[in-house]
Amino acid sequence: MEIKTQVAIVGAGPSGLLLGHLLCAAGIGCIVVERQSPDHVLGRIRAGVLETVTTDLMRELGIDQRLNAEGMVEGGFNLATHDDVIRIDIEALTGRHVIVYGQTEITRDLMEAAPDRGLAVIYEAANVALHGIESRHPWVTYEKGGKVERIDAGFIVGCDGFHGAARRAIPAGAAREFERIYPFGWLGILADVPPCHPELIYANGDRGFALASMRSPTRSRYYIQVPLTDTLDDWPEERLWDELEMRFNPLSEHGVTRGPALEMSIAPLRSYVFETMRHGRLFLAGDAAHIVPPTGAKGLNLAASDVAYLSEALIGYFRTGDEVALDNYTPRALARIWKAERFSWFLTKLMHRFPEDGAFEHRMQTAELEYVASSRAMQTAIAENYVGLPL
Ligand code: RFL
Ligand code: PHB
Repeated sequence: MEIKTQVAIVGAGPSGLLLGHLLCAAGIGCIVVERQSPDHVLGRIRAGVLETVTTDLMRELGIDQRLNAEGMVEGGFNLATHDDVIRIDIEALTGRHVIVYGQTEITRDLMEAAPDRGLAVIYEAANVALHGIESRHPWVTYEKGGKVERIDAGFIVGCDGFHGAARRAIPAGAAREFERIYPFGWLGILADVPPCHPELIYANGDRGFALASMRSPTRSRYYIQVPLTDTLDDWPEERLWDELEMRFNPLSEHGVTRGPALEMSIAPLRSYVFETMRHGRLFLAGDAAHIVPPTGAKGLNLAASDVAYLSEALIGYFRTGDEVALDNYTPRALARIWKAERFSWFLTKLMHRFPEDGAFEHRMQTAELEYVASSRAMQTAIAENYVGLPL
């Protein structure tokens, strides 16, 4: 079967679904193709902290009922050493806040709203391939039910994450890559137990980095820094809870409550930017074009700002035929991306133990954290990046 549409979107993660809904709401024809099943997509536990850029898009779409009811408004977060907590009062320092609401829930809300709003999402599409991206008539092929299907489109948007097919369709000579791989990963656990503290705590203790986060008043999310050689087999649940108690009992209001893991996973940490987000009739958005280490909670929020810029440019193009905003997409998006890359790198450097670091680097971290504790200017700089820089 051959299908025609204005925009073919590859990937039904948060970037692809947000973009699909925004285009659909503007009357632009689009189809999303996703490699995995809906359950698989919803099984990935990732982001938890949303900036206004993300919540505003959900509100603009009117897909915000559950976000408004269940999202937890956070007016501050904490940076800690092994025994000292520095509260960053983001509300007082910036007049803004962040919302704790899981990426899984955002994805579920967007997924469930799709049929009513006429957004077509094709799940379990195998071997998705992009063709003719340098021509005015690109197309996507995929396999489903033993048949090869084809979607002809005006544009293709790659929202297919870091390991997707879209970025690889751009010839090497047409782009530049920037990358930093960190020498550790984050081991995460999700459990239905009350959070140990009302606000997030990012801790740099003698045993390395740890983060106490949450999804709701009854669901906790914790992470610790682990060597890249560690696997889940090295971390039986009880060992992880012992470690978390050691780290957070001295720092938190309630202490750590243990409970059975709903999910445990290890994610490597990487900074990555692919410098061009457009090649011919192909655009990239979200993790397909850039990765940040999760320390600044920026990944999903950057995906949302890419989508805000790109949807505006595509909607403008389909209304007026003007390509200027499409040409400006790469520089406009990259300007915000690099600032988020800087903040995520800075906070990662400040809050983790790097195996190659010695006593000098450790003293530098301590001095920097003491400076943060004593300086309102420094706290303001951290707070304004954490709540998200303007679009
Ligand atoms: P996704 O979510 O990876 O979705 C891409 C989708 O594309 C599909 N796909 C394909 N489909 C068709 N054909 C192919 N060839 C395909 N290849 C892939 C995939 O199945 C998938 O459904 O990318 P997207 O939409 O750009 O969204 C980006 C975010 O997921 C990511 O930036 C965040 O999760 C990062 N992140 C955080 N971001 C925040 O803003 N705040 C946070 O608090 C935060 N915490 C985190 C995080 C990421 C983490 N991990 C695991 C990397 C915490 C962690 C631990
Ligand atoms: C999370 O709750 O998953 C989370 C929160 C803050 C981060 C990263 C992850 O910086």
